[in-house]
Formats: sequence, C-alpha cells, structure tokens
Amino acid sequence: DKKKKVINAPTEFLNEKHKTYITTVVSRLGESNETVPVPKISIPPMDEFLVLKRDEAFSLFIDKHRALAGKLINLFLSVKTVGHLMAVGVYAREHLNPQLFSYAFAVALRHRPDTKDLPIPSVVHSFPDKFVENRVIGRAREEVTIVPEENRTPIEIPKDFTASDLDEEHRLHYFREDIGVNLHHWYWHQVYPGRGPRQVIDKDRRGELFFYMHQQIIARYNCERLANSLKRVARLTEWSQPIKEAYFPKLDRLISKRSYAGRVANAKLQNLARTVDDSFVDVQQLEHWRDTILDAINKGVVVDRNNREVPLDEFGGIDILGNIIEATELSINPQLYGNLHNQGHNMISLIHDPDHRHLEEPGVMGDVATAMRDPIFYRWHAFIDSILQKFKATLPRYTEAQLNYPGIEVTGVEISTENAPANTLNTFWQKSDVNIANGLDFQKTGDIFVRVTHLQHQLFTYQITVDNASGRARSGTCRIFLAPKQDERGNPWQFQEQRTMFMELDKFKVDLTPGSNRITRMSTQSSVTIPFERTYRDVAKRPTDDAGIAEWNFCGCGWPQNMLVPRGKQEGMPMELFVMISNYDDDRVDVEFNGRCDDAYSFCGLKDRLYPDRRSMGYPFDRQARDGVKTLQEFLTPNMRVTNVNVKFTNRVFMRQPK
Ligand code: CUO
Repeated sequence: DKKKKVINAPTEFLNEKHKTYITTVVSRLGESNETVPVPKISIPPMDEFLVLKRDEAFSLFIDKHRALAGKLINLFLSVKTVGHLMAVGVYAREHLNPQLFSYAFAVALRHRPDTKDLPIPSVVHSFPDKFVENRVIGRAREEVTIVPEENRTPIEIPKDFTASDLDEEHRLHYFREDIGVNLHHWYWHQVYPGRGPRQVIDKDRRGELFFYMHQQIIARYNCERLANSLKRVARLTEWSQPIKEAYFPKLDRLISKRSYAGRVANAKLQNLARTVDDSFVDVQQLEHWRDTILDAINKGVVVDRNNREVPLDEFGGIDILGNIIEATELSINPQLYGNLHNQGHNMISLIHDPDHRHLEEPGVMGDVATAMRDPIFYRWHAFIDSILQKFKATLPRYTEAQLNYPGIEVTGVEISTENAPANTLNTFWQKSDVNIANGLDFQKTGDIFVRVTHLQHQLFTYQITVDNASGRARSGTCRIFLAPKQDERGNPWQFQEQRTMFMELDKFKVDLTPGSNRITRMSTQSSVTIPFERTYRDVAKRPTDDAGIAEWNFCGCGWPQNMLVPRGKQEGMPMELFVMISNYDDDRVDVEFNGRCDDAYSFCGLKDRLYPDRRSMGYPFDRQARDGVKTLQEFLTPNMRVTNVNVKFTNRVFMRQPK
C-alpha cells in the first residue's frame, strides 16, 4: 500500500526515518538514487499554486507571491501527520514552483510542532545560484560531469567579480556579497514571514525586530563605508531623481536560466504595471503611504481597521510601526498605511522592466536571498530607518536615573587578542569552501566545492571588571557595542549621530558578587552571531554521534561570525567599545534558554519564545539623549564605560582563522 517516490538520498543524522527523509524533500534537486516510501494519500488540491509557473521568479515582495506562499504554508501546516506531510511535500516539490515550494515548506517545517526541530538544509546548498557567481556555477556543472569526485579541487570564486574599482561602491563588495550576510537575511525573513497563518507571523515584537535588525545592518554598513573612505549611506528619498548607483549581480537563476537583471546608473523609479504578477503601484502611491505614516508619527496615533485610534506608546509604538511599514499582515490598517517597504523593493527590483514589456524578471532587490548585494538596498533601508527614527525621536529620553544601576560600576574594559597589543582587533581575508552539489541539477554529482574569500578576524576576549558596592549579590545585563570614533571628516561625533552608529557585539546576563567581579567573554559567544561552521560547513557532513547532534543547532538566522568585527583600516581605525551593565530587574523576561537557536537572539529572537530582553531594542542607544548631553562621555553613567579600540586590517588571505 506504499507508493514509491524518488527523492534525494537521505542523510543519516536522525534516527526516525520520516524525519530523516523529510528534510531531504526541502532540497531542490540533487542525487536521486534513493527510493523513499511515502504513504499513499489523496493530495489536497494545489491548482491555485500553479499560477506561478515552475520557471518564474518567486519574490516575497510581490503581493501575489506572498499570498500564494501564505496559503501554501497553511496547507502544509494543516496536513495531519509527518508521513502525510512528506507525501504532500514530495508532490508539491515536483509540481510547484521550486522557490515557492522550498520557502513555504521550510517555514511550515519550522512551525509544525512535530517538525520544528528538524535540520533544514542550508539554502546555499539548495539554491547556490542565489549566492555564487554564474560562471563558477557553470564551471561546477562542467566539473561534475567530467572530473571524478576524488580528483576535484574547489572552484575559486574571484574575490571580487561584480565590478571594478572604477565604481567606488564596489569597495563594499565584501560586505554586500558575503555569503553569510545574505544567508542571515534570507533566514531572518523565513523566521519572520510577513504573511501566513497567525501562528507563523504573530511573533513577540516582530515589528520592532524588523526595525532593529535592519537598523543594525545600516549601522554596520556605515561603519564599513567609513573604513573605505566613503560617506554614510544616503537615504533614497528623491524618488523622481535618477539613482546613481548601478549594480550588475552576475547571478543566473538555475531553473529559469534567466539572470537577475542588472541596473544601469541613473535609472529612475517607474510606476509598476505588471499583469504577470499583479503588481500595480505608482510612485505617487508610495509617496502617499510615506506621508500618511509620517502624519501618524507626528500625531503619535495610528488608526486601526475599525477606525479606532491606537496611541504609539513608548514600548509598543515601534512594533506597530514596524509592521505597518514593512508591511506585514499584522499591519494595524493595511488599507490606510499601505505597503511601503515591500513595494519599494518591488519597484526597485523591476526598474528595468516596469510594465513587463521585455518579459524580464526582478533584479536582486526582489529576493531576500540576494537583496543585500545591491548598494540600493542600503539606501532604501536607510530611508525606511529614518522614518522609524523620526518616531524614536518623539519618545521620552532616558533619564540618568533610568540608565544608572546604583552601586554597580564598570571599572575596566579591555579587549585581549593573542600576540597583539591590548584593545586591538585584527581583521584579514580568509578562504572557505562551500559544497554546492545539492543545488546542481544532476542526477548524481558527488561533492563539488566552491572556494570563497571573506572577511575574518582574529578571535578575542572581553575582560570586564565590575565593582558591586551594593553589599549583596546582583544581576545585570552586559551590553557591548562598538562604533567608529570619528565621523567622515575625522571629527569626533556628536552623541546624537554616533548613537545610530553603534553596532551591537554582544549581550548576556551577568551575576555579580559583592565587591570586585571579573567577567571574561569570548568573541565567539556573541549574541548576534551564529557559529562560523553553520555558514560554511557542509550540511551533509554533519556529526552522527549524539553529542555532535546536540551541538549542531539547526537555525540559520544570525549574523555570520566572520563578520562580527568591521574591517577597519590598514593603518588602524579608531573605534569606541561601549560596555554597560543594566539592572536585570528591569531587563528580565521569564524565558528559558534551551539551546535551540539560542545563539543569535539579539537579531533573531529565540525560536518559539519571547524576546529575551524587556528593554527597547537597541537600548540604551535607541533614543535621543537627555538634555545637556552632547557627547558619548557626557552620556555615561557609572555602570557604563568606554574604551578606545584600534581595528587593524591586514590585506592578506589566510586559509584558517589564526588563534
Ligand atoms: Cu529585509 Cu527590506 O527587509 O529586506
């Protein structure tokens, strides 16, 4: 009574057969030498999903596509058992658009109680074409057909391949095109979908996290720009003016054989009128949504679907606005506030063919796996961020008493790096290999690795000393941030500008005994990053013993460890390291850390649990400073401390990360 279906060879990391097989269904293509039993069931109707053809580009920013994905997620969630889910999955994988399928299936796996802890193959393995230059993919395809597996060597992706130094924006390619950075962004949007059943989209403070995570990306990008002698990114605000940044991604979609379109310099936003994906939106409409949102911010009040006024308060306001602007199904009033951020992505990604007369597909801005490659991403998000910052500027400023933790004083902060002077961070290039075999459309390929060059830093530790004069044991949250010490002109910052430049490096709970305390924390423990191996390690080569499996976390969301430290400059770049111990009584959220997707909670939250910090995200830099504070030094209370740090970049390539 079992129907046989051919799908990928299973990997051996889980004992229960179904669970093992089901993850292989996620992989788009790959080895098909294994027969997997699936129960014979009647497949629910899926015709409505066929409107998106197999070889069409799928975009989460296109309403029609998001709606389809939402329904498909719902369908996968409603299937009764894991066995049935696999049968439905196998069927869907064969018949539906592969990107739509793999997105919806992965979201559903993440959210079903019976599959939520399954390892899902990394998207870089199933869709390498979104991450790897088209020529390298071409060579890999050649290689797997003619070179026996044991004789293959990794195919090198040139360190920079998208442009030449004639283009000054190209200096930032190592940030924009980093595999881990783009993986993080893809996973973030998979963990926080904008549409779908309530249980999938309605997560604790998700609108606020949309704001904070993207704000942090802009802060990091701006720091890299300063290190490369560029000004901070300019917001994309003049929508009738030509956009000077051009971008040619050199990525081809393996399935449709169509490229991610490039954009010439000085392109202008156009009204979209594309019947093919039901995209009809005018530039003027975007302006109208923007103005309606700004108006609400000025009044401090939004209007919900039933015409009731909802105040934008100190803690919840940013969450409401994040969902309005993105916009998600949680938007309090989509009719009124529209779909600003998504339609902006959409319009930019279709700038080369706004009415589909050339039958072209979106550029990289239309895909969350590729959007961060394009310089325009940062200009668009700097604009989105500026609206949310306008709201933050209306909030009460933190008083000295609110910031301070009486009795607690940070008396010393130091960064130690082996064989380097104190307070030095060393950066350099490193080469790493990624196995892309799974994503090549061959029956049997064996492994094929590509070798990428990415930024890396030397491991380091924070040494923090804290004096607890309160006379009893206290707990605190240690918050560590880093920002450039000087602005573009080499001048010291005003606090109100430097505040938005602070990059979160780590955040963790500390227990303080009375008297002097010494806190040692390793760079690899960061609450913003996932371990290096999770970006680069081959999913098929996972450990098989229990201990190894326990250690293997299955969550791909999180800033890549190799990008924790900004590149800095060859001559050294002066930065300021900020450490604060806040009162845990005011931070505390009752939530267990259970070791599942716990590493990168600052940007990704905790899987299926509350966000583990009660303060506004970005605290204490999320608001303007109290009256009279002009500089960082003036902002400090005794429970904070700043140390000068030098970030030194060596323009050499290493195969490994030195200790
Ligand atoms: Cu992540 Cu615009 O939200 O890409």
